[in-house]
Amino acid sequence: MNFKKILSIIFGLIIIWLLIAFAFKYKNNSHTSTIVPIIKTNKTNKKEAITDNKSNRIKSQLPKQTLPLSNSPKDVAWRLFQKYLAYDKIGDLKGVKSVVYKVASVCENPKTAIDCKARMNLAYLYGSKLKKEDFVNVWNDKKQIILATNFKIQEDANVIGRNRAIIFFIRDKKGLKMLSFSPFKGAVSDKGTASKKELNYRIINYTEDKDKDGIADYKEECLAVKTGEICVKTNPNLRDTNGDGWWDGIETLIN
Ligand SMILES: [Ca+2]
Ligand SMILES: [Ca+2]
Ligand SMILES: [Ca+2]
Repeated sequence: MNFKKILSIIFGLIIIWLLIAFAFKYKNNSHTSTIVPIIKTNKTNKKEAITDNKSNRIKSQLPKQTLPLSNSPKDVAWRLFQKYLAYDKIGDLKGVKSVVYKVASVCENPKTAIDCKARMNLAYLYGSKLKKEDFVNVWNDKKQIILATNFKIQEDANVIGRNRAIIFFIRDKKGLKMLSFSPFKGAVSDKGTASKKELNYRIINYTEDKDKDGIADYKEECLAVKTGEICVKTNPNLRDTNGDGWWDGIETLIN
């Protein structure tokens, strides 16, 4: 074998090696070109995920959309009553004072704080059992709102009663305030020997409130006065007897 032959073999081998190297590189390049879009896609997904997380975080920080609060007198009054009960529940006298026209006398004196607390507990106990939908009577004007359920008759072997739940509110300079609430406002009568008809007549007469001013007509006419009690008669057919804007039943609670 001469030198020229050896050179041509070496040269041939180099050419083959270069072709193999080129082919190998091309193969790798073609893989890379496939991987790149995958990586890009992954990056895009990640970016989208980050954006989604961000927008979710922003969404969670925004106030939750709620339906606008109704301004109907019943809804406004009921919301205030619920606020009052919430304060009663936790024994927050300051809170109670912020929503009522005046507090009970036991809550004005720090010496009777225990009685005040018991009163708040009782108010919550009875108040929380009341249902908004039962307050089908809503009497309202610019100075006051009364929410009342229909009357219920309750009786046992000896007595018969007619009562309803009623909540009084007044509007003063600071807005609506709760004036008073009674879960069982009505009257009770001993059955004695009276007939059923007589008993019904009696309890209806004791409790009926024709002019819807929050006080029974019987009381307006001072027919329920006990000995030594002072009673100022009001008109059972007129809500505001003295014409000062406050209804007769509201006025007895304000003073
Ligand atoms: Ca009345
Ligand atoms: Ca009246
Ligand atoms: Ca009046």
